[in-house]
Amino acid sequence: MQKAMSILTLATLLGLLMSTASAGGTVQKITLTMRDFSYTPAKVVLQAGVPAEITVINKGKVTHEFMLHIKPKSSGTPAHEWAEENSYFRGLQVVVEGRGAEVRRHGASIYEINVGAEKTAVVKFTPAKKGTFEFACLIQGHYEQGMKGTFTVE
Ligand SMILES: [Cu+2]
Repeated sequence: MQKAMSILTLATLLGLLMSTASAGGTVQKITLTMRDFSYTPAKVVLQAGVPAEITVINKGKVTHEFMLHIKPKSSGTPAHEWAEENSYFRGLQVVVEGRGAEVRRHGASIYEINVGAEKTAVVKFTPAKKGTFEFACLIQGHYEQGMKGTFTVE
């Protein structure tokens, strides 16, 4: 009886695996480490149309933001409102998981993910727009100290 059960379980698992594979399967998984005051890596490249999962780990001593927006034209710190309005996440379905992650929304769209010290957030979305964008922490003083990176979608 127990053997029959385990074979059944195995068959179910195989079926699940196969259905995942046939649905396109791949997920682009990236780990982004935050420190006071940097992101590692500072360059992220993703493929458009393929689901992405970015694990954002804050190894710093203070809370940091993960904002993703079009590349600012000037080198100064972008205004928070500007980054919100020009968020890459606008109109995209974004799911954020993880304790210690606080999310801010514009209507239905997430535009800001706050990750507490020593916390982790998992950000799931499927990149649509191609081009070069910027991820950044816009908490006062952080961007100026280098808390930004390049986000490219091909
Ligand atoms: Cu920061």
